[in-house]
Amino acid sequence: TLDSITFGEAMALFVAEEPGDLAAVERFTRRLAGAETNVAVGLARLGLRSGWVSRLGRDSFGRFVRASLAREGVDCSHVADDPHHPTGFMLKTKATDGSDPAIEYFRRGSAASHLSPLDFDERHFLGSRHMHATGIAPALSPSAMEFALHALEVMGRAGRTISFDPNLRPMLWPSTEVMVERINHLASKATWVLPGLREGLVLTGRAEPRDIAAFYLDRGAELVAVKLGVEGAYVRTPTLEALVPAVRVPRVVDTVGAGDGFAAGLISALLEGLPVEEAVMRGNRVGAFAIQVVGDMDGLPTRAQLDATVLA
Ligand code: KDG
Repeated sequence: TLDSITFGEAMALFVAEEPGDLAAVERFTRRLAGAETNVAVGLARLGLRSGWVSRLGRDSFGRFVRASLAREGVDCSHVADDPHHPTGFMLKTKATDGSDPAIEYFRRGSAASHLSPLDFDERHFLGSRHMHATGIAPALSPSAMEFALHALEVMGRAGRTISFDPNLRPMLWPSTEVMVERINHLASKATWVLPGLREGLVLTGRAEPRDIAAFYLDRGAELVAVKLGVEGAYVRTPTLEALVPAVRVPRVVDTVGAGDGFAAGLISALLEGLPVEEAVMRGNRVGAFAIQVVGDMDGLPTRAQLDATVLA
């Protein structure tokens, strides 16, 4: 049995070693990417039993993803080996002064985009206390969308808690309208909804964290945490609201992965039964680790590292 299960696409990530246009970059460093695997690794490092479900190509990137996750102790027992489609990969520019890096995907037609309800093993999912989902997996293809909907319905019906991070990737959707409609439909089946402030505006048309939270509470969520970047995070449940300040870090290297770190911190704390504000505080702290390195998940702390840090 698992504490948390998630599903989606993992990719090889090539981070540029020098700044500037990717077309001109000669040297890259290989890392692991994928919003859901970032969260799965974050949870495993914090000591939770964490699982990930997907499809991987029968190629070196697929073997790289599998080996990386095995090293982290993430359960991949239900990751299918797809001999017909490749494992995706992506490029990322070298971020300068904390600004968002540019990315380029090579993932269309990937093994993970062929995820379908046939890959859904109900017993395996129901063996987990919690499920984490993002808006990326359902953007990959109609069959991946069906998988996501099915997973949310099965876990919701069984009374499991479900965290949902919209993780908007407009590049992967046919239009903004379709993206907003689908993501809000999925979010309405989740218990904890974790949008960024800008995502909240796109998805709800509301600019204030309070109002964004109200939008999802009205649609059945039990907790909404709106990520505010350097301002921290705003959290609201039917009975409380709070603004939890961010942790200050010496130097922001690359902001990608902060939201996944936040999710891992928050989910781990809530599953341990910590009060909501403390859970959000841990989310902020784990997110702060993620932004101090170039990789998307390499900065995520172990339990010992998290416990050892003194709060700023
Ligand atoms: O949240 C971080 C992810 O965006 C990154 O690791 C890559 O999964 C990824 C994506 O689809 O952009």
